[in-house]
Amino acid sequence: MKRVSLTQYLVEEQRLNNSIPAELRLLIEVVARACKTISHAVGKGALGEVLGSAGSENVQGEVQKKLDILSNEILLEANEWGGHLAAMASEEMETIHQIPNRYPKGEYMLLFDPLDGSSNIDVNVSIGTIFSVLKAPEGMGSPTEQDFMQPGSKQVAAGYAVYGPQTVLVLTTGNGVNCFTLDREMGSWVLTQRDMQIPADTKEFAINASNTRHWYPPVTRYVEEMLAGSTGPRGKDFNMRWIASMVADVHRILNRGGIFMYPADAREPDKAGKLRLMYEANPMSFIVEQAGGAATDGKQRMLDIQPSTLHQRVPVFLGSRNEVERVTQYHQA
Ligand code: AHM
Ligand code: MG
Repeated sequence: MKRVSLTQYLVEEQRLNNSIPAELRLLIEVVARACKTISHAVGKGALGEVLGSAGSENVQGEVQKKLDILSNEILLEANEWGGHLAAMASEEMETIHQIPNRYPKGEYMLLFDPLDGSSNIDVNVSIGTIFSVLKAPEGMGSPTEQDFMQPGSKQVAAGYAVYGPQTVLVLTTGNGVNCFTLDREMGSWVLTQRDMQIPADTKEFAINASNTRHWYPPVTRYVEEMLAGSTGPRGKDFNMRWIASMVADVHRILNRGGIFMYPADAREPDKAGKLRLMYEANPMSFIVEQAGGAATDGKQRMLDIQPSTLHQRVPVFLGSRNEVERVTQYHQA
């Protein structure tokens, strides 16, 4: 089989479809290189002295792991100097990160969750990096947080890496979804799946069932009907999976279908779920839609939501189209 590298794929895309401007190509390659570095650190585990808590909290009051902070630094350092970015934002930083004045500024803005699935770091379960790319408003020297407040439909690229038994990078620039596998000996990303497609129907769902008693009625109804199996209203049996790393759950769904849910619930009525819109829900929703799936917050298309703050949370329903449509309908009933 002829091996196609990430660089070759991006250059060919640029030539054939004119969908990837040179500056965006550089951005994607830099992010991919940073993910390689993070993958290496993750793979060292205890030998690299990277496990455990850093003894600090992020802006959302979550305990930061050493690898959360290290991954954030790797992404910042890799992306600062190339001239392709106007600013960055991250789950691990309260405010946006400006490109230092000593470097040229570019036309894109990068958002990321440097290490998703933090609770899995120390137990050797798959974790990953999620990223989203927006255009900076034209003529802006230093963007403000307000300039980041663009709906997900404005994303020009999105992707995630999974650091698991294999390290993979899944990418969309709005022209389908492709998967690259890290060749660890060669240190290169090799195209291994073209045009990934999520089947419209599925028999698999993912939700943290320990929160069942807090769910709102539409979610309770939807899950109860699936649990009732072949003798219930759905007339078929369902299987359940929950990895507690969104990257790994979404990767399974891209490969064999399924629905992933992180709903809002009655515990903290003011908190709209757990996951963050700008650097978790939006990039994953862009990828899922590009693979033929659907993504909503239970009421509307995720990518249509107008953000109001950088770290805002949102209920998430994404994956196989017919299931996402069903649970979204239940919210309207
Ligand atoms: P994180 O970005 O701090 O790791 O939190 C996000 C993660 C998702 O990857 C995952 O789906 C969810 O939190 C798991 O939540 P729970 O602890 O309720 O299982
Ligand atoms: Mg996360």
